Amino acid sequence: MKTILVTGFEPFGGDRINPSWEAIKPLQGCQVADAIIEVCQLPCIFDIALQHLNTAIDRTQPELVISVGQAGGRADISVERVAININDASIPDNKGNQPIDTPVISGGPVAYLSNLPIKTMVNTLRQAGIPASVSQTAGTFVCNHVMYGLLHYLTQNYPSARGGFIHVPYLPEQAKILFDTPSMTLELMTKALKVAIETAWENKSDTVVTGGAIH
Ligand code: PCA
Repeated sequence: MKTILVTGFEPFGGDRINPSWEAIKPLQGCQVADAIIEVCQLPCIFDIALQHLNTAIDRTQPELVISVGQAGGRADISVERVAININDASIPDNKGNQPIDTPVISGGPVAYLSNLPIKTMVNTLRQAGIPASVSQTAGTFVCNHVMYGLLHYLTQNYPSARGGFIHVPYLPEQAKILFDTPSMTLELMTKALKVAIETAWENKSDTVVTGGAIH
């Protein structure tokens, strides 16, 4: 059996829950064609998150890695296009680190592009009735850091493996105390991530070449 590694994050920024972890937990052991999903929770801590991620990659030897994080305030499933070589934290991570304008990997390339079929994934999600879009920025906090570190590690050590990142909105229980803030139910998020993972597994490259309309 081949392996698909899916990571989510522990809660951060004072939250008691992180939907990225809650939504992927039920996918542990699920079969996708000839592959099995392995899930792993990452600490929301610069550098330490990458140590955990790299250890999980070495342990599971995945052909596909999808990391998932919370993007509070976003309204849909956002499939990230790019990770940049910048840490620029507006809040401290879970160890109190708050790097400003430092590189994720010193001497690394300016950016890595996702090597997932991002537009096909968005298209398939929309066809399944799930709000989704391509995002052009994963931010500059721990999620961008993990996406960049993931793509760097795969490029260096597992060049045939593919990787990328998906952001999910708040859960209703988080958004209910915030004014005018979108959310998505856990059930829909888990379904969305299953669809996204299956689509990424089945499509080695983007078959949807629509520009603009999928943003
Ligand atoms: N979201 C944060 C880090 C962990 C998470 O779930 C981010 O978007 O950077």
